[in-house]
Amino acid sequence: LIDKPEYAFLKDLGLERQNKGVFNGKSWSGSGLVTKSVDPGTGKVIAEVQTGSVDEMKSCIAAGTEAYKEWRNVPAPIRGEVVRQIGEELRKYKEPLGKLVSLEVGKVYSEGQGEVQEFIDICDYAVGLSRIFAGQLINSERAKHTIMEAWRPLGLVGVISAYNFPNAVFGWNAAIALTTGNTVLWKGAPSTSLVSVATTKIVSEVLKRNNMPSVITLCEGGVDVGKQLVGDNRVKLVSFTGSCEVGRNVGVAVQQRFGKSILELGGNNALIVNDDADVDMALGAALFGCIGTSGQRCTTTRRIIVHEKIYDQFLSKLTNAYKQVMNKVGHQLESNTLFGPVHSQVNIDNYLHTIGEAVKSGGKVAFGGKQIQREGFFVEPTIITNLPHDSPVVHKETFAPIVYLLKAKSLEEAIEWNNEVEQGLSSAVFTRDVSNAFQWIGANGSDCGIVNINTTTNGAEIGGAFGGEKATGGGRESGSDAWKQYCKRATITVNHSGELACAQGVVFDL
Ligand code: UN1
Repeated sequence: LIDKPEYAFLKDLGLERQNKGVFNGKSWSGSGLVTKSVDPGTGKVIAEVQTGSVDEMKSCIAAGTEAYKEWRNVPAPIRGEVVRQIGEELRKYKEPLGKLVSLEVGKVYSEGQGEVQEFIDICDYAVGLSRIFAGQLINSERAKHTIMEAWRPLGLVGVISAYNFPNAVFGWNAAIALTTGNTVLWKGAPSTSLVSVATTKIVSEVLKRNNMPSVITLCEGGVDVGKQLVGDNRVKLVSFTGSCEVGRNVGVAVQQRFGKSILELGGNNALIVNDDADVDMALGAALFGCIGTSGQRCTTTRRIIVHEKIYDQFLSKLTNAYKQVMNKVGHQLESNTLFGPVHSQVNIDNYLHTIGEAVKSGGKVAFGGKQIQREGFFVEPTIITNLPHDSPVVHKETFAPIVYLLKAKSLEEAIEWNNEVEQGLSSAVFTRDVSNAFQWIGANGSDCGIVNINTTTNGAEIGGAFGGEKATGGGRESGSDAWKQYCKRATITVNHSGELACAQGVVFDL
């Protein structure tokens, strides 16, 4: 496709028909497997990327480790200035880069643009932080002693990102890791390698202009290449986004060598519609939550728990809305499209398999349930009713636009169901009652990392910490004090008394 005039923007991003997928901070190479980048809206190949070998991964690790020795000595606000320029460069390329995200992932135009915006936003946030990264002063029990706490960089940070957010997830990690003084080695998902290459080109131009060492490296590749990153002692922190299954292995492998990890794994996010909810607003939230990004966000609404008093009304409104969505199915880059393709044939297979499983378990397909017969990877947005809240298929995360509608007797029951799944990423309640709202955010409320009121489960802003509990992995990225995960904490006791004194009143004199 790259040679067609309507895809000229890909050449503006520095992409070719065949691209190298390894950047060691100075030059591009690639001697591993060739991956084909596919447009999920047509099923056709866009271009190819030659990914890296294990040896190339090793040289990226060496380059990033070496660069760290220089980078950690660059004052934090100067590091922030480099990240500010990265944000500026992304603003220049937002249109074509966002379009590429849409093209390669399958998400609609505005969501592709929104993803690059998320990277820009986190750059702005990191620039401000670079002036602070504040530690604290702590009172000492000893006279003329002061205890201080300071945050220091870790070294080389490895980022493994998923196909559904191929740009923003790298951005959250890279912007914060860089300003805190770390260097970054990225392995993107093989099926979104073009986004990885284009993003790295944009970022590396800024680094080159500033004469910076190899603080960003990229090594695309398969499982063996990923394993090298995860197992290598020189990679001090591994930030992994992906399935619970793979995340568990990554977490164990990194822990085995006493490295640090940030795990952003699966979600099984519920939206509760209580009987005192603004139903139309809840409907809008359900729509974006369930079928935005064709159900392939880790924050996608997978369960809607509706109070029995309004269940029938809500189901009929939701089904109606889905009917209207069917008029807006199309290629992800067409301007009228609201609901684009899923990412690949694998997603279709998983979708069909899960629907079969749901029906076998007694579920009723209230809307959708089939593949859409047209070119590309399209399935119908799907609503399933009649399943028990604890049916195994309801407790499983399927990365597809399938939602289970559950009928609850009370808010207490709904909260119990919200919390009974393995995952703990995102959750939302719709209520107009302030005591219900505070119950939801309190100790007896949602057990997730993201606990929303009267808004969607998905589409979190960068200012808050992003991540979840339980099988979601416990990691936090992005805003708030998530930057501390990219640092080691130094507790510093300074004796300015001129005499040695032990704590706890211990006397140890000769
Ligand atoms: C993901 O799906 O991996 O909250 C990330 C959201 C986005 C990020 C999703 N800001 O939906």
